[in-house]
Amino acid sequence: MERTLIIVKPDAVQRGLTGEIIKRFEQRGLKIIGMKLLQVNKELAEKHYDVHRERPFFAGLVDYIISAPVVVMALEGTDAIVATRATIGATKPAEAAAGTIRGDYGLEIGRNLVHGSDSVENGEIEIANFFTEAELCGGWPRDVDGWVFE
Ligand code: DAT
Ligand code: MG
Repeated sequence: MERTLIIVKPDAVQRGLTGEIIKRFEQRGLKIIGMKLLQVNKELAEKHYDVHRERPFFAGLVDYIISAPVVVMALEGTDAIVATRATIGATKPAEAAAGTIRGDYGLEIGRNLVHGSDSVENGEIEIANFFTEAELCGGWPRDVDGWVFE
């Protein structure tokens, strides 16, 4: 089982797409082990996007993610990293495949609706940035697990 941090970004929350986005991950079989609405502060935003600190778009990226509330989710499942990134679609929404979240709802890179961790290691780090251990229900026995996980 892998874990990943998903962020429903401010544009998606503002546009009323939160439920649609949660639905896609839930229907895929991923198990929600943590979820909350919050407005990210600058310190947390800079920590989350630390690998991009030297990039020219860093300031704009931080301003965007702190601009309105987001919904953060910790998801668990088989190959959760690759599966969620496939559901999210390419970083540039204009190039994202139809059927992906970005391909169905986005046009611009600076309004690309959703974040998903890019490795197992980063998933664990990012989940710990946003959730305390007490806020997570890791490994809870979901009644349909046997019909999703072999
Ligand atoms: P992803 O969100 O697909 O994992 P990433 O980790 O490379 O993409 O970048 C994080 C975010 O930074 C991305 O969702 C949008 C923004 N970003 C990336 N490259 C950019 C660029 N060249 N210009 C503007 N924003 C960019
Ligand atoms: Mg990334």
